[in-house]
Amino acid sequence: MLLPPPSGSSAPIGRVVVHLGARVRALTANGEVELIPPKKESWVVGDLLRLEPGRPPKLIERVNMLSRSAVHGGKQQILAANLDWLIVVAAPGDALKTGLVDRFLVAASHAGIHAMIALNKIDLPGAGEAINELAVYRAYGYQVHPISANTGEGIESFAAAIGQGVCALVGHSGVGKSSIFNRLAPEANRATREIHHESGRGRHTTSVSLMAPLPGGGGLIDAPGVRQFVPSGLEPRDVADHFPGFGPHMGGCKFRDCLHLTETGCAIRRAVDAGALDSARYQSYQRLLESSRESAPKW
Ligand SMILES: Nc1nc2c(ncn2[C@@H]2O[C@H](COP(=O)(O)OP(=O)(O)O)[C@@H](O)[C@H]2O)c(=O)[nH]1
Ligand SMILES: [Mg+2]
Ligand SMILES: [Zn+2]
Repeated sequence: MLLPPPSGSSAPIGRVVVHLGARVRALTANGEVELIPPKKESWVVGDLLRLEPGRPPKLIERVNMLSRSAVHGGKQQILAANLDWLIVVAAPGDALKTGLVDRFLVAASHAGIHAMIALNKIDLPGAGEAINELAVYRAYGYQVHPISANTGEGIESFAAAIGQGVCALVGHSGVGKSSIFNRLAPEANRATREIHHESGRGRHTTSVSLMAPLPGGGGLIDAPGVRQFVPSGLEPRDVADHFPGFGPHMGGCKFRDCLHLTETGCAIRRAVDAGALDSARYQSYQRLLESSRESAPKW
């Protein structure tokens, strides 16, 4: 929900919906207000602020955050906070990159953010095969929504699944994130234009991040950093602990630090051999684990 109901006697709450570099705009029960974070703090889209009258706004501790690990020795960058859903978008055909889907799901689980999958462009040939290929994620407990941003197919139940959630769309470039954004958030186009127009007055337009309200009560984030987010900096342990489908088998390995490769008494490999875990996904796990061992993130 964009604005959680105020609890008891607590002060009003604002949600950061626009990030304009040095300033932010926060949605409150009485409309939007413009605020400037204290010097040493940085607020991101999704942040919740306590707005006590006569006092400086106070950042409420983040429930979770989507962050990009340090690139070229820089600091870790927080892209968005307090997300209800990370929506991993995929598309049929050659563009269906289940390895990348796995990577996003691992990153979401590691960050403590619920994830669901949207298979976009189901109006294209190859949709049936893609739906079959993604069926395994349903078996692992993930919602998979076949949709078409172009024809509108499946959009209604997808929007209902998001409900009042605050979400970010992630996925390979070209899968249709912007198209989905524009279809789900009717305000998106206008808001984006306005913000860019305003921020164009001598400011860096690239630093603008925006959350558009959804008709159902939630919010959808369209931020350059989020759109281009590719999880990196995952440690082998993170991959082993958060890989889709592994959860129910996890406690069964003989060694607590099992990486599910060649260790004896590995419950994950036992499940793969027994057909309880998909072998294609297990191969994807091996690849992701391998890449998490390479020191430099791939960009
Ligand atoms: N056939 C088809 N094309 C789509 C659909 N959604 C998006 N596209 C097209 O895919 C291309 C990339 O879409 P875009 O939204 O820019 O993807 P993004 O890079 O993930 O933001 C554009 O040419 C869109 O028109 C869809 O549901 N069906
Ligand atoms: Mg786009
Ligand atoms: Zn194991």
